[in-house]
Amino acid sequence: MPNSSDIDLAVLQNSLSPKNRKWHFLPEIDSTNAEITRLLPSHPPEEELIVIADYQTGGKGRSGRVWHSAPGTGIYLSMLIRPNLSPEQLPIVTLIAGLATAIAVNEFISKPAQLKWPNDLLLNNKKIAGVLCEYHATEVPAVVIGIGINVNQIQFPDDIKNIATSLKLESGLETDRTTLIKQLVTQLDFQYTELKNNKVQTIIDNWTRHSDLFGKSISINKGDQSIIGKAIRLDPLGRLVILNESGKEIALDSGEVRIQRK
Ligand code: BT5
Repeated sequence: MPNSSDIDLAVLQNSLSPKNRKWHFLPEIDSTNAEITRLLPSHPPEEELIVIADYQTGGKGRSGRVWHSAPGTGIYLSMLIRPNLSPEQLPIVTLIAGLATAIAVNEFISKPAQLKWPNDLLLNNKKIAGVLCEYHATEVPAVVIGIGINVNQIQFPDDIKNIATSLKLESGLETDRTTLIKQLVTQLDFQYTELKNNKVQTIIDNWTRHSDLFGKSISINKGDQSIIGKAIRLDPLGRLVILNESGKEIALDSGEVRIQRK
């Protein structure tokens, strides 16, 4: 099918590609993460892979949630990596993906978007991007990094219209998705190299600089439990450390953060 989208794969391939990286552009797919998962069994471990879609009919969020993926307006991108990490270090991959997204998106707006642990990027307290990393215990373990960015949307469905925003809604300007994808993949490559070079503390410090979460009172839902405290830092495994109401530090590896508004 011809590509009539503003996403120009040839430009991306020519300006970014290491020789062993394959790019797929799909006008429509259920989910770019699901597509990589399907390709995984026949995919040579030494080859890098990026899948981009113009439209996702079944975009995935965490825990079975939906990522609304309207055609022709957002970025829906997945990248396959094979990091040599122990399972408890995997949350760091979510951090590098969020950090790369924040740095790329912030090139296009005057007021910087802020990371919310573990996987959200917020602008004016509304979600502009989200990350979904999925681990596959294949012979050479693989991680699919999925990133959704709201770019040129001018409206959202009723269920998310009060919590979602886009670059267009915030800046009034149309953004060229090819240019943004180029920045995003450049940043992903850079942050992933930092990770491969064991610069985890640098990644955590940089993530922290792109977040306004620390020092704030938050509640975290974990299953049916709700923990209240102050977000104080990320630990070297990328866990969120909070100071709870009894003055005890607790490190959390997952959960749904809510900032308490006073
Ligand atoms: C995420 O999940 O934020 C992960 C989003 C990852 C999407 C990318 S797109 C490329 C790749 N392929 C996929 O299939 N997925 C990845 P979570 O933290 O669970 O947030 C999901 C929640 O965000 C939903 O329950 C809604 O409340 C809200 N939401 C859904 N669509 C949104 C959108 N387009 N913009 C802002 N918020 C949205």
